Amino acid sequence: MKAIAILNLVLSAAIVVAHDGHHDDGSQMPLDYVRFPYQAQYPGDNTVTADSIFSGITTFARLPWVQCLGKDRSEAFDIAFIGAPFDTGTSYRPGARFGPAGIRAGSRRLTLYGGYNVPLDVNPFLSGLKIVDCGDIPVTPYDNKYAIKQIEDGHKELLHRKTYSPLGNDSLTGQPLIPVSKDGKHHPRVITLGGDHTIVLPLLRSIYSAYGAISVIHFDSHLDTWKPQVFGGAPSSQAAINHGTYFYWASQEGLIKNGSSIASHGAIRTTLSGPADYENDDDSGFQRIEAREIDTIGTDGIIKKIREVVGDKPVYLSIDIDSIDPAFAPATGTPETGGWSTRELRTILRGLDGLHIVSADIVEVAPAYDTNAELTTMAAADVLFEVMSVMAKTPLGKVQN
Ligand SMILES: [Mn+2]
Repeated sequence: MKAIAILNLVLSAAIVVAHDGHHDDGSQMPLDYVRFPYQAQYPGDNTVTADSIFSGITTFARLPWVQCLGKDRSEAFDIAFIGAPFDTGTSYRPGARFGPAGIRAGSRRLTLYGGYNVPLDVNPFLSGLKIVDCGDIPVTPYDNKYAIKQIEDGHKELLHRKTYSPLGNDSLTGQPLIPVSKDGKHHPRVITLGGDHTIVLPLLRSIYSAYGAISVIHFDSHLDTWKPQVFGGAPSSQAAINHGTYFYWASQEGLIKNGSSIASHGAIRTTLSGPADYENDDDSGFQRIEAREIDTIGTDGIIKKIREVVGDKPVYLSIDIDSIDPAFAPATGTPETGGWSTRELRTILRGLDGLHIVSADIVEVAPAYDTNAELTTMAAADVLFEVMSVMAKTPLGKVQN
């Protein structure tokens, strides 16, 4: 007993000495050669990196975990990742409740080499913005109506928090930027990890509270504007809100900007109940880009179409992983063959550089159907890397006219 006590004493003393004089970053990283993995740089710049990305508790891209909805409610940030593990609005394969955990696992290697995005010439992790992983919104699997309210409240809680960084000045003119929001405040951006696509209804309700009716860029192989009678048959008011009808409801509630500022689907290739589905989609305020258009107009043509529709308006970005072909992303609720490659979707997302993307999500990742090689969760994580890079380059502000 005595020997053990002495050994303990010696060990504690050694730990104190080891900590003394070194950076204490407050994270659970006792090895002083790993400071912040997401600030990784090669030797010669005072930090060794290529280690540890596969160890520890998994957050998105190994970003710091902040309990934004719990004890860290006062913590400010600029971009927050948050999970919405909801999949009880799914028509075919369930399992997207495990999407947030899967996407985080697929994101572990994002910062292995430091996270510099070559085509966009930006490192979002070193852009000065405070980017955190807020964990998941608690979502009940027993009551969709209640769960949808939980998602709205959780998102709102983050969206209305103070930003960590000020909006700053316009890089061209040097004039101070003013927020693009409707309430005149500078809001942080939230990137939601779904969850099935139903979650976008509560997310857009939250977005409305800051931005009013919003333009939407929607990548999906499906319309998701179906009337409840067409999709699911609407046997009850709860069943009427599902992952094929949430945009119908969002449009009915006036959450989506209609008319001249129209949202645009990309990657559409689903079969329909009939041509009337497209008329209904028109009524909901969407313009469509078909998946097969990539064969004729290419990624450049698709980027051009999206930018023409959205212009410089604030825009919400919703990405269904099934916009990517199941060859590249099989783990999803309602797969459709004939889709875009991961490379093509990433190129198109980089083409949104300069747009005011106020918040975003990726949905319908159901890891149970993935390959052992984590194809889908890796694709989802890499897609979000492009989104956060675009966000890091463009502040949510404009110059006063
Ligand atoms: Mn969808």
